[in-house]
Amino acid sequence: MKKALITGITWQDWSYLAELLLEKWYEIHWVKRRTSLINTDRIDHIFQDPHEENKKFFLHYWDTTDSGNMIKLVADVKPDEVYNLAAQSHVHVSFDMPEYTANSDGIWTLRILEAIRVAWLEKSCKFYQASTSELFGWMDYNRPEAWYNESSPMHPRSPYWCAKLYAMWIARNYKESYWMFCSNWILFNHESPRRWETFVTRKITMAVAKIKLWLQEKLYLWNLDAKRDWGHAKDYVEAMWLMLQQDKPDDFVIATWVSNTVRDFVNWSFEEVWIKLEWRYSWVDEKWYDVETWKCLVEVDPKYFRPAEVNYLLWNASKARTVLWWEPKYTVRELCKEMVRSDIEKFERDELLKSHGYTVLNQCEW
Ligand code: NAP
Ligand code: F7E
Repeated sequence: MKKALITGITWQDWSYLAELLLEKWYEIHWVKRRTSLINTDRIDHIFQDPHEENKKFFLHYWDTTDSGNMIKLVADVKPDEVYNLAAQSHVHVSFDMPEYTANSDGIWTLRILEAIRVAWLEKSCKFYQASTSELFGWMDYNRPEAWYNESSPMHPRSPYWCAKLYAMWIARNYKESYWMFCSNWILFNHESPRRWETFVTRKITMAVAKIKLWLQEKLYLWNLDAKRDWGHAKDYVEAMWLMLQQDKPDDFVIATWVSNTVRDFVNWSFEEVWIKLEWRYSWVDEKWYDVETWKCLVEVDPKYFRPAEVNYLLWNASKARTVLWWEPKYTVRELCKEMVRSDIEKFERDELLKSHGYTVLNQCEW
């Protein structure tokens, strides 16, 4: 049985990766930072196995800023595969907390690579680094045919991407210096009903569900013309696992190869609940109205402005298709439908609980 060590377990990617590795009979060591509130709701279903003898999960407490703890953990567990998913992954937040982001996302990767090396596992342990599409940041609008690939020049546009650029290069450096198996997964935006609530797709689908159920008046957004390539996290974790099953380490762009605007995603989400919108005015004054009631449902709020933005992302993912034989199964419309439906179910359930006197915690905004 292979042993996998996974960092960043409470949120979206880990929960799908754990489901996949469980099917493949891995022993999983999951590491989680200590929080004052329990935030394991995305993964609770995985741990509710009544048969203790089937237990293949082991929890360890740790934080990306703590190297001593990781050195001990890697030496004790001796993993075959390490999936490094933990990160402060919110771009807007990284402008507010640049130093923390650099430490937690950049230097952290060095800490874990060193932990593998000092435990003498550099020849046996495969390391996976979750890198990001936005490393390439600045794209030339006038040359859409110049779709970026693994070797395109990089131009990160936020403290988060700068930290991730360091992380990617230190992993490449350990591969070249110590012959370690280090692969970078250069990911485009991937979403799901388990996406954190403050990324734009989930923010939209939650708002649409709440508006439909009369729990929210309006949705506030910023750059509606930003274009993203949105895939389903379930598809992307499959590529993650495939990368570590290769004979040689390599870097791969993982994307669906279709780019849409935030505006498109808003429209599709409202279509799922049979609300048709029409927009008036433009830029910061843009407002969207329900064509039946003429109630304003979407507005622009400069609060979400980013000091530097990536407006357009589209990459060439053909290497993953030819080498890994990886293809996304979900289209962005299917993804959007799944997210809206899941949020409607969630809020209906929450309302039911509230009507029976239970408290449902609200998430913060961004
Ligand atoms: P996510 O939802 O933001 O989850 C990040 C995880 O990291 C959470 O479990 C979080 O734990 C943990 N974490 C953050 N800071 C930590 C710290 N100081 N110590 C310990 N744990 C810490 O991210 P995701 O969407 O699943 O993405 C997984 C990885 O892929 C990340 O590295 C992200 O940067 C990268 N990525 C994601 C996308 C995407 O579109 N989803 C695209 C490109 C790259 P808490 O629950 O305690 O906060
Ligand atoms: O923004 C615009 C925003 O925060 C997408 C992370 O997983 O993917 C993610 O980063 C776009 C941006 O994702 C709001 O300005 C408009 O142009 O969902 P997002 P992101 O910044 O692309 C990459 C690949 C990662 O690596 C990251 O970890 O939507 N936008 N209005 C908004 N975005 C947010 N969050 N909130 C708004 O109200």
